[in-house]
Amino acid sequence: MKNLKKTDPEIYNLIKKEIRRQKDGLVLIASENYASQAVLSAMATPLSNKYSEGYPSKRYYSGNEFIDKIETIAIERAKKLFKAEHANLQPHSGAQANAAVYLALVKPGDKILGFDLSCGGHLTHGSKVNFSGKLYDFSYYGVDPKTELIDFKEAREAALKFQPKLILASTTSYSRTLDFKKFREIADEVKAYLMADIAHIAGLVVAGFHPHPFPFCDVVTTTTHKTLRGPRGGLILSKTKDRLDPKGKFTLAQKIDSGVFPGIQGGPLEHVIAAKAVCLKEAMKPSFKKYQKQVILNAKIMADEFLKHGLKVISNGTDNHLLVIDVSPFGESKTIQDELAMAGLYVNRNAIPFDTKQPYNPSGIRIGTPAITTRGLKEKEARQVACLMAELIKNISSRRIKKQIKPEVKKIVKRFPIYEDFQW
Ligand code: DSN
Repeated sequence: MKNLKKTDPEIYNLIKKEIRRQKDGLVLIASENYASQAVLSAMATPLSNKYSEGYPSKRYYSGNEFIDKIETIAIERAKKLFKAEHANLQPHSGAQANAAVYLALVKPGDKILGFDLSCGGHLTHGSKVNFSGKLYDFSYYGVDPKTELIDFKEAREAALKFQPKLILASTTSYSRTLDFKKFREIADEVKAYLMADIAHIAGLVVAGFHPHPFPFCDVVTTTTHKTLRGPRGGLILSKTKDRLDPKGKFTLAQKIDSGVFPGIQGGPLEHVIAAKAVCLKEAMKPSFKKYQKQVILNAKIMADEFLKHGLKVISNGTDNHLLVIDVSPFGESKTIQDELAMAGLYVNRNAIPFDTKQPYNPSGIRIGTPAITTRGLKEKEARQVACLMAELIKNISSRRIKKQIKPEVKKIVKRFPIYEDFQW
């Protein structure tokens, strides 16, 4: 750090400011968290220098004896934690993980059935502006307009009509439990692969607070930095055998591995893989289970408080770490997001089911509790935070209210510090 301060003060000072911003605000972005110092330490190492194209003991470069050991430990930990037959730790991100799976299982132009983006699907689940929507023929299922829960009748009918090769049981802003068994029944009916992108709920799944995608799914992708609280990155878990091609030349595990490398990536980020190994070990501890339980409790309390304030919470609540609110009666979601940020409350704007507004300025905001729970906030404080947010949202033009909220946020941040011993 001292060295960076001297050699590049411009970047050093900006990093310092960003660390300060993270410490001084309440991060309520559902996909963000505070990785441990152990995770951060593993990333900031000369492992970043190494080329390791290939897989443990099958590399294209020399000098990988220690890297092999690290990646093998990461693979074994992922398999154990996720009860998976096969794990690939190399995807640089969740988007890369999804791209690798598509490359492994389907061909350009093939049919994939995904979850409607406005209902909570992700960009890589078939958005027209994303590679997924451009390369593959996507169709979608959505939510019931009344309950705002996944409409399995619609999903089944869509699958029977569309005959996809791959079905995604995958979400990015859906606050309810996913029924992987029901998805599997549909996939079986149309002889499709079933993939779950559990980027958001991975921590909940391994802690036992969300039904497990295995044995129902063929492949599972996730990021490692959301509820899992690790470094920014992705990973893929799968079965070994290919259910739809049992006598094929390659197993499902081999297809996935070659989908990642050489399919879509070159050299893996071994410093990040080391940090993934560290986070997977952390996720095996009883304290991680306790943490995930609190994440959900905090989200439920926040949903309850928003409802008490008369705000519309999509699907009327949450089962997981996030909730989506319709803020359209009070103003533009972009303005609301920015005003909340000025008060030190970070959220992201989000589409709501059947949204009629444009993705850049949709009708909702998404709120998540992983990061505030890492700071140590419990039900009482989560309720207080939701109350402050609701007051601000409902009075978005009131200078008086804005003035009142900011010092309250500061008090909470001070009571629940983060990265206190972080040397920067
Ligand atoms: N952008 C992430 C999220 O916020 O959910 C998903 O990739």
